[in-house]
Amino acid sequence: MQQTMDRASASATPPATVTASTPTLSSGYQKVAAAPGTRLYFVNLRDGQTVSNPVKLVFGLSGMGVAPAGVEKAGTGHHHLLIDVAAWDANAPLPVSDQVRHFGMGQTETTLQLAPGTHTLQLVLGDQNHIPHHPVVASERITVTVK
Ligand SMILES: [Cu+2]
Repeated sequence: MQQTMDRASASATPPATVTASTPTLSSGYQKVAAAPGTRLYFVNLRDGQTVSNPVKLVFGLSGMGVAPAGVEKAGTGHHHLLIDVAAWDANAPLPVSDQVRHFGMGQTETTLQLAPGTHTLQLVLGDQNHIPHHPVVASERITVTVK
């Protein structure tokens, strides 16, 4: 899909389309609350960066903690990496796919092989059931160019 960008800065990646987060799911599930001011970010990558394989990603989280999937502990979650994902649902468990990687052991970094070309990357924190927090804790969506 081709998208035309009419922004002043050509390197700024458009944000993903995300459904508006609700504190409770239609099933009645109460989402885990995000701590105010929580920040999720790529420690070692920035938007527009050129990288080469293997691509190391370090996940930065401030304001909350990391816990493995399945562990219910207030103020925590585990990392999810969205690769080339332009839209996602904040009110459902994050799916498991090649494009949505779960770090359910509580990992805070990973190393990837990415096909040459441009890719978008975004981090999303999920609770013990892989459901985004309320409000959503997500990083900026960035674009990297793989040589
Ligand atoms: Cu998960």
